[in-house]
This record gives sequence, C-alpha cells and structure tokens, in this order.
Amino acid sequence: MKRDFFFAGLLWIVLTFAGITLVSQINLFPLSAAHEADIIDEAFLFLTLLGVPVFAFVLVGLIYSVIRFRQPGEMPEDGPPIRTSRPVTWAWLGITSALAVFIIFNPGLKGIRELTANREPDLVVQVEMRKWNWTFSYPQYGVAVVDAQELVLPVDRHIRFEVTSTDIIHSFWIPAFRMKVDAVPGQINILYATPTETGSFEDDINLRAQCAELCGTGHPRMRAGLRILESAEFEAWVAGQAAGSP
Ligand SMILES: [Cu+2]
Repeated sequence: MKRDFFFAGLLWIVLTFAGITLVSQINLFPLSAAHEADIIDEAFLFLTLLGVPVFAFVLVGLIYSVIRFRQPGEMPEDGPPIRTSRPVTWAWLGITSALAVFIIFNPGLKGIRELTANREPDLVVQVEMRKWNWTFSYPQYGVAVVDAQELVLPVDRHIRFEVTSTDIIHSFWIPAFRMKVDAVPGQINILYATPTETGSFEDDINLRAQCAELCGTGHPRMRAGLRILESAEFEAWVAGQAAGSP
C-alpha cells in the first residue's frame, strides 16, 4: 500500500508540473483592450493554476485505482468496505475550506476593489438598451447616438458606463473588456472600463458591444461594433456628431 501512495504521489507531482507548464505557456485569452480585462484575466489564470493540482489529484486517484486495483474475472467481488479515517476527513475539510476562504479574498474581494477603485470618470457614457437596439449618449458633449451601429470610445480614459433599459432586461457586454452588467428598466447600473489600445470590430471581433441576455427574436442581432480612437480622433468624431445632431 505504501508503494501505491508513493507511485500515485509521484504521478500527481508529474501531472501537476505538466499542467502548470501547459497553462503558463499557452495563451488562454481573447484580445484584451482594457485595464480591467487584465485584472480579470490575471484572476482567471490564477484560479486555473490553483485548480491544476486539484484536478490532477482527482485524475490520478481515479486512473491509478482503475488500473492498479482492477479485479480480474467477469463479475468481480466487492472490495473490503472503506471505514472513515478521521485524519483524512479533517485534513480534507481543513484544506478545501482554507482554499475556498482564500479565493474569496484573493482574487475575489481584492479584484472587486481593483475594478471599482477609481470612481471618478474622465468620460461618462450612457447606454440605453431596448428591443433590439441601443442609444449611446455622451452627456459631457451633449451628444446622443440613437439606433447606434457602433460604440465609439477614446483610448486611455477612465469611462463610466451608466447602463439602463427602456423595456425588458438586457445585458451590456464588451468581450475585449471582460465587463458585463445587466440593463434593467428603471435602474442605472454602473460599469467602469479604461481602454488600453485602439482598434475596431474589423480588427478583432471581441471589440464589440453585445447584448448578453436572451431578450427575444432580435437578440442575436443586438450588437454594435466597438471603435477605440486616439484622444484627438475621438474629439473630432464627437464634434462631428454634435454638429450633425439637431
Ligand atoms: Cu438582448
């Protein structure tokens, strides 16, 4: 039995090492275009790495037992009953509880604090969702884009999205920002994001705003390309919109 623990333990270490190497080497994430996306990707990577030894432990226990303790014959007898082992029970309870509490604080609460640390926005964008379109307003510029095909934002500015709906519940999601919030009638929900690079939907499909709550037959069409511009280009764009609106 000691030998079995030794070999299973060895296999666990090897598989854990291989898994951690694999996860660290391959890029798991789609395009990231906001500071907030990096925080979320970091948390995701950390949790994946934390899950590797746990997954390897379960896998080794299963595979090793199936091969090593297989009963020959067509209808194998049941093995001897397994009795509770107090040290194993308490160690299991202790380790898994400690892990669960640990991830509540890091990356859980720590991440939420980082995502909402700066409540003073450089730019406010009001997002009004309805079946099956959106209005994006820039109150600081007195500009509103109705039935928008596109969401235009400046790079390197801290943006507060004020999200609401005029009919039913939708959800405002920008994949490249990893940020999503429900759009609820009669309520304004807040989302912060700081774009870190310029680009548009044509460059990468993750640069888009998408409804992420099934809201009826038009739901799949409820998306708008995202265009992130340099500050000067954004000012020119917004001035053009202001000149064009009645
Ligand atoms: Cu929708």
